[in-house]
Amino acid sequence: MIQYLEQNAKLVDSYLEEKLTWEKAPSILVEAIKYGTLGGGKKVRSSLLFATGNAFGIERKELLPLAGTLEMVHSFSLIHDDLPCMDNDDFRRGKPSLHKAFGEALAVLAGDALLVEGISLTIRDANFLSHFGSEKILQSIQILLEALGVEGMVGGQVLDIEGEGKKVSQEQILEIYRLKTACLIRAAILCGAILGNASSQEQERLDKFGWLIGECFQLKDDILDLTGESEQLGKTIGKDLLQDKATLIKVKGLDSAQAILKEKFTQAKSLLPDEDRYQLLLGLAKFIVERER
Ligand code: GRG
Repeated sequence: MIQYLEQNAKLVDSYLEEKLTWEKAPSILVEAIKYGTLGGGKKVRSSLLFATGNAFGIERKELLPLAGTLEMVHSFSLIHDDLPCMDNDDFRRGKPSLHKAFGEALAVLAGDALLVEGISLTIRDANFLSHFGSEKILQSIQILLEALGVEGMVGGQVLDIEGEGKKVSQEQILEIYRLKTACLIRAAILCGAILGNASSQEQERLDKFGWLIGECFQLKDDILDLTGESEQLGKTIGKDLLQDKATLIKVKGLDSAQAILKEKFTQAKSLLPDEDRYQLLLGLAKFIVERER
């Protein structure tokens, strides 16, 4: 699975390398955008899109515009998340965070640019539009925008910040996980199913699977913040405790958090029929819960 992720990283990075060029943009802005997007990152979201597409016979290269969009908006969220007014993190992907390397103003602006240009990457691509049809692309973009909006990532980030230092319930924490993290992961999977012409029953199954795997992703992220190696993760660890973040570990303890992760993964696996075409997607889900980085 590591090999699959690495192949995807190469594919998406070289696609983006070519697309992240503008004739009239200030060169420092383009430099910052590339710094925050290329060369680093596991490419989990684009890989989930590819693996779901693969289950319905779509090749990776056919999905590159949407894969690029996913990685651009995800990179945006990381750049803004690292800002001093948010999670205040000096390291990301094994190097200084964007605001440390380029300053806060450029970090805000490179993030803004990645959101706008990220979405426009897919909708400006005439081949992509004609290949999949505007109806399916519009539906996919709507799902993506919902994932990023006030009832998605932005709302989740607000709850995450508000939850610091407060007494929160398990359900409140799972809601934060769903909004700030799972909605984008679910969107990547659901878009793959929509573009692949999945039946409504298959879409429903993959939708539920996406939410659960998204929750697993954040839960594992929180576990790694306590048990992981900073060098392997490429970021500072132990910050959740320091900032008194609302995590399941804080409320339930490490052992229970690990048990909940296992339970959610089992639940997710049971949603997918035991068919060869789902093996890549299952492999990625397994990577998500077992990863050390
Ligand atoms: C993007 C619309 C929009 C708003 C931004 C700052 C913010 C609002 C949201 C923060 C969301 C956030 C950073 C959630 C954490 C998700 C998470 C665990 C990210 C780490 O993802 P990985 O491990 O990162 O896939 P790599 O570096 O591998 O790409």
